[in-house]
Amino acid sequence: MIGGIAGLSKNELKERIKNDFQRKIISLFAIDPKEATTYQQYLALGEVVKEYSFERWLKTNKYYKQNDVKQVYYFSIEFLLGKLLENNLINLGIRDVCKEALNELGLSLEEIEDAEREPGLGNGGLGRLAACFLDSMASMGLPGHGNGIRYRYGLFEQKIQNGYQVEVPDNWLSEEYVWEVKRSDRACIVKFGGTVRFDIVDGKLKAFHENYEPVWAIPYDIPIIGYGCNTVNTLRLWSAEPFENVFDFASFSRGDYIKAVEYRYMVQSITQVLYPDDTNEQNRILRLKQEYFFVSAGVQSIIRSFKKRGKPIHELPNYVMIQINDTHPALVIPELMRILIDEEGLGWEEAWEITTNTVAYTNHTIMVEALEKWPIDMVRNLLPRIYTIIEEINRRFCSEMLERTNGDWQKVCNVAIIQDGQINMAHLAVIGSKSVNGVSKLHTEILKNEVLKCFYTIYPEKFNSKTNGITHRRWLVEANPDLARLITETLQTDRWIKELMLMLKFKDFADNKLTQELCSNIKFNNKVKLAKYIKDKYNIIVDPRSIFDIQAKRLHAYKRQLLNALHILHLYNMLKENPNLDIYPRTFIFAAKAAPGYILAKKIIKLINSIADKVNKDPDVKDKIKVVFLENYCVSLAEKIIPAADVSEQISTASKEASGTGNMKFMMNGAITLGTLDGANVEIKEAVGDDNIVIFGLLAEEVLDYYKNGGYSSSQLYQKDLRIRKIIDQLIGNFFDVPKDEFMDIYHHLITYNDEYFVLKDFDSYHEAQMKIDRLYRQQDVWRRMMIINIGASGIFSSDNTIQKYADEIWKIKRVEIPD
Ligand code: B1N
Repeated sequence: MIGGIAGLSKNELKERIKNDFQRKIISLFAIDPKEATTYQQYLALGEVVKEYSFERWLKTNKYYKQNDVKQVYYFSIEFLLGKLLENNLINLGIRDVCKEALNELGLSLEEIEDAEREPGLGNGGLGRLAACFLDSMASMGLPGHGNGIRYRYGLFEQKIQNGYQVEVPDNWLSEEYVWEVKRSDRACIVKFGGTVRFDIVDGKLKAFHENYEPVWAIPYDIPIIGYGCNTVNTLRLWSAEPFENVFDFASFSRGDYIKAVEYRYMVQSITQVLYPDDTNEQNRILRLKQEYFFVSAGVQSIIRSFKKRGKPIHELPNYVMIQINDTHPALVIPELMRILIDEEGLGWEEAWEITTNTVAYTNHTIMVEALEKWPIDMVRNLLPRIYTIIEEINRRFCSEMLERTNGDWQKVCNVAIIQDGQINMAHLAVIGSKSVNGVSKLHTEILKNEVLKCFYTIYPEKFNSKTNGITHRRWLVEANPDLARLITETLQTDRWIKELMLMLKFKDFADNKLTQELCSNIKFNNKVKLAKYIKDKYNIIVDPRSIFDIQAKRLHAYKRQLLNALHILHLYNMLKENPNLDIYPRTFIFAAKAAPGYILAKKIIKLINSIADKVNKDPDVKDKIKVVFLENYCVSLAEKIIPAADVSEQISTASKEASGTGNMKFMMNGAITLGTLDGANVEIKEAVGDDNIVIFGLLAEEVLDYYKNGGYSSSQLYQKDLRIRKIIDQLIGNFFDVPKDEFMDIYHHLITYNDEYFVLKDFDSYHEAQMKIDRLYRQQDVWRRMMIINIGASGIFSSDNTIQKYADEIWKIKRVEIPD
């Protein structure tokens, strides 16, 4: 193994890197370093950098152990890390030397970094949030680790063919993954199926889980390297492997060869693929298996290492916190109960006390289709022991509530965990946690006053709000190095990279002409780079002097890419009527994956591409508007797109987007938000002031009121508003060169089913907002001022800030400094 790098001078380090890198190429591939492909260079450099982190990793773990440090475990079914080479070099503080070292070998670090393949182990905001949190915890010296699944296939790769989305499997493990370390010695056994038998042992009722199918959970650890400190935390991802000896052997000896093969197949399927649905529940048995699999393995490994400390088990909440990222890991609650009761021999009350002081729950959505509910039979068959525990939690809770409500069964049913033959996971999570938080102020209010209202009256003290955040180390220092350099030069310090609140000072330069000029140049250069990417990849020419208006996020009806698209169609209609219309040139850029089974979302992608076809080649448009759909939106693409944005489209139906985090990334890179008062947009508005954001549309309370009391008719709007009538007619007429009825689903969604997300209702106010953007952009001094204020104010949305609040208010953990 390569040794540590602590204490080396810059030159010594450079020589070390050159040496280690070349030796690594030889030891990995047995070739002359000069003959290595870029990808081989990447693999070698990755190995070297990973090994450089080992010294700190070991020290961190040792420190936590020796000092009995309380640690937090962030359980998430998704971690969307992005590429790690550049990130790790930056956080280790060796990127510049490394660049020089490679230069001296005649190589380009950027090209090598580019060769990395990103692991797509998440769908969108929820998974990326988990990754930002890991970066913040490590960089702040907080003892916090991740626990998740090592999917064999990540989120599909999106191709656009003839305007349609086509999904290609993401076989990201076809080449080995550099950043992980397999730890077979720390494997756990997870048990599925079988039966539960109760027996009296020593006068106590004891449960015995029998005839189950055992599955090996093998951990792969990824070091999470803190920036500017010695902390290296751990992201542990579990992979399912068949139990070779015992089970296979038993089946074979019974001569049941087919069953043995089926068993292997069943096991491997567990961690085979990430479900490609964002904010939508699939209710499939394999998903339930995934959830229990990583939860059970994670809790077992936590308890195992806690017991090594030799502390009494009831002390667990003083040393361990488990944060569950939405309800996907909510089985932590019954699983911890199971271990405490069945394996540690505790009584119910004692186990419950420990569990409810160890677990905390974050809710990420109020969309009904995302709220997890599992059929009783499915849980009972797959997880018989867990089911009996959930039943008992439910029984005790309901009888407590019955007393509290003086026998009001209706009220009790509303809050029960088991309802209508299903297990309500949000209810289980609230009842079994010490804290319940939403991810923005508005979202938390909606949880308290609408979705979880009954629970808020029962446990007001559990509820709290933690507005999401993003790591400015990836989304600014790494994605937009020129802007980061400008901030450092302007503030005359780079301390803002560790103390993000210093970024707020950048706002003071809003009226400084030089800062304005430099900022605007950086933006322009970023736009030139993106324009080149678009030209190279799609052979579309876009003008970097036009306004880059970007909507990049998952495709979902509530996010309203459709509103944006229909509005572009309207602009096109205006230009056709009056080709001399004075609109400032605009490039509309979209990037979005749709869940493979989400028909409406896929039609919207086709519509955007059909509009692009029309608009981009019509001479009447005179290049005043251009439309581009960038395929395969992922972390790496986001890092290219976001620094080049002038306008950030955050236009969800108010009340629907729990927080959003893209909104923060765009703002941090100097884009002006065009948005509704939804999720964290509300707080962005507070942070930048009314003049530095463009807001439109219905308010959350108005939307909720329409849902409750009715009063909206989209077909009336269609009748009354000629602009709307024209675009809708174009959808279903023969305006587009597409198969007949191609966009009928969109028509039905908007008109027949009364426009669930108020696209047409908000159309007029969106148009006004777009015209306001047009006016503001023409006043370059005003626009530049807005940019600087947005960049400076984005400091409060650093995930360091968010994590500090989780640490102080929920986890009660402190920063520790790992000594050299
Ligand atoms: O979580 C993000 C928020 O910023 C977004 O507003 C929110 O939509 C997103 C089931 C989800 N909520 N729920 C999910 C993802 C995958 C899945 O299978 C639900 N994602 C969000 C971070 O707080």
